[in-house]
Amino acid sequence: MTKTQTFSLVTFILLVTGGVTFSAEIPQTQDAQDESLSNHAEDQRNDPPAVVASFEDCAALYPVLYWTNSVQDGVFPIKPASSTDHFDVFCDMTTDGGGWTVIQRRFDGKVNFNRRWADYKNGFGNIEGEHWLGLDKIHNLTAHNDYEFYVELKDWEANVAYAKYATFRTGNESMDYTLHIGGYSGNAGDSMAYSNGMKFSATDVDNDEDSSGHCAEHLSGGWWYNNCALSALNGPYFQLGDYHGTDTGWGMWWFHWKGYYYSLKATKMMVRPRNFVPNL
Ligand SMILES: [Ca+2]
Repeated sequence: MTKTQTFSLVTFILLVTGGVTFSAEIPQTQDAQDESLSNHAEDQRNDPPAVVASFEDCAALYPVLYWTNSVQDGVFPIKPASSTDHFDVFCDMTTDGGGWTVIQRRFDGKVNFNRRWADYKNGFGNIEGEHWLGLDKIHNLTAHNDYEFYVELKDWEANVAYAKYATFRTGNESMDYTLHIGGYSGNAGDSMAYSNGMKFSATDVDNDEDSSGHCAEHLSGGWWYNNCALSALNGPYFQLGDYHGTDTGWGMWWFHWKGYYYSLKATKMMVRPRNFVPNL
């Protein structure tokens, strides 16, 4: 490396460091929040990074939090390229390198997931708590880029397992949000492969492969059912001690980890562009 190159590198680092420090000390005004960070890329020293709705997903937001030393999970507004409006999502910025946009989260049973098609389409629950982001939003998120998928599972003995998929996208509503998923890795086992290529079903819409039955009605939750499923993360939530799954088959389960008759304590489903680079 020549002296000129070294000087340039040091100058660059100082500029970036100075810019971030300067920005972090300035309280953000509403005007700043309404503006796009990308508009200020060339003038970073004078304009603080604004956490605004111009980020396509949590992965696009991640570098801003990283450079301002504020990496943490939380609710942020995003606007996918194929969305007309921005909306709030829960960003998991800490699991497996962060940058994950959460599409489903359950941990206390406060939200009923036994819902009709319209609810699964539009989303329901509380973004800061239990929720389903909505199939339209999930489609819009995953339509414009190659996305990977991460499922985190917790049992009632404080064990955590995960399943990660290199490929995840869904069709739009005219395709009944058909699931395309593959490239499993993890330690929870692959309980989604059986749902690959399946349409979404809800309590009032039967798109499953069970010609005589209605899986979403039977299992009380919307999902990409085949001749039913090996995973049912939108099934009924049971507190420990209230579960009698051997009687009903209901519950929130992941077959390859705990079998059909163990209703999990917590689940989190999330997506991230496959080309995301953690630890900048
Ligand atoms: Ca059926």
